Amino acid sequence: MTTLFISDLHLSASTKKINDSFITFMREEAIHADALYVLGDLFEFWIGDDDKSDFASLIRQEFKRLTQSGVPCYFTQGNRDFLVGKRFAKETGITLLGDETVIDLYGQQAVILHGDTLCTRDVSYLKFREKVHQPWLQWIFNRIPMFIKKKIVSKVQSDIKDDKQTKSLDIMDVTQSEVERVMGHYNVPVMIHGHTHRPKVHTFDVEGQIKTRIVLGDWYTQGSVLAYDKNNFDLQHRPFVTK
Ligand code: LP5
Ligand code: MN
Repeated sequence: MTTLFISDLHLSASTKKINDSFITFMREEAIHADALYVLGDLFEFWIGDDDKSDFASLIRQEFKRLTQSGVPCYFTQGNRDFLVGKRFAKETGITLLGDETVIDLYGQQAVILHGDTLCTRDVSYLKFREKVHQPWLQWIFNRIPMFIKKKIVSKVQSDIKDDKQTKSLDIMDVTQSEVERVMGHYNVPVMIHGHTHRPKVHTFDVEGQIKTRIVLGDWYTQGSVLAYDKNNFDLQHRPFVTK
């Protein structure tokens, strides 16, 4: 049996091809898995659990279908869906995880996270993250009418849009010392994350111990899935479905 990991699908009402591919993945693959882990940025932006749009309902329904069929599903928030909350979890049957979680993968301990917090040289982003993660601010935002929330989000998005263009690719990648610090903190040989959209398996040596960092890919042009079983893991691609 296999445990599956995905991240960075960036789903929205206007990404039909990706949404269809995600639904096919849920119905034809995830349904047979031991568990599904979503490591953040499932959504292009999640405005709040009160989103009643057809798109939001469609995605909720897919998770509900999966969890009701008996497949446990775990969700770590990304930088674009940090407002996925308890109501979403209740309505879909998923389990919402914290920023960093240690899991047991068939006897192997792994720390899983979205990956944004590993990019410690992206200082402007981390300051921004700290602001939008303040519980009191989220409490207020979650109670504002949807049409006002939409205006706030598009204003913030357009205000910060140019900031990303000025950053080097290097700044937006993980800091190796932070990777080693987090893995050392939890004393695990494996780390799994997304966010950087640089799918790869990195192996390195820390004081004589071999460590593995698996980076999931985005779903911009194809699906990216990590399949982990008792004896092996495989970072795989999926061609998009055509409907
Ligand atoms: O996802 P990706 O790769 O495109 O970019 C991320 C970082 N960007 C983000 C921004 C989100 O995509 C959009 C968020 C909209 C938020 C609306 C908030 C509404 C209020 C909610 C209150 C509870 O995550 C990008 C990283 C990149 O990853 C690295 O790969 O670099 O970070 C940025 O570009 C952020 C800028 O650096 C921050 C600029 C500071 C602006 C300060 C504005 C303060 C606004 C306070 C809001 C209340
Ligand atoms: Mn991200």
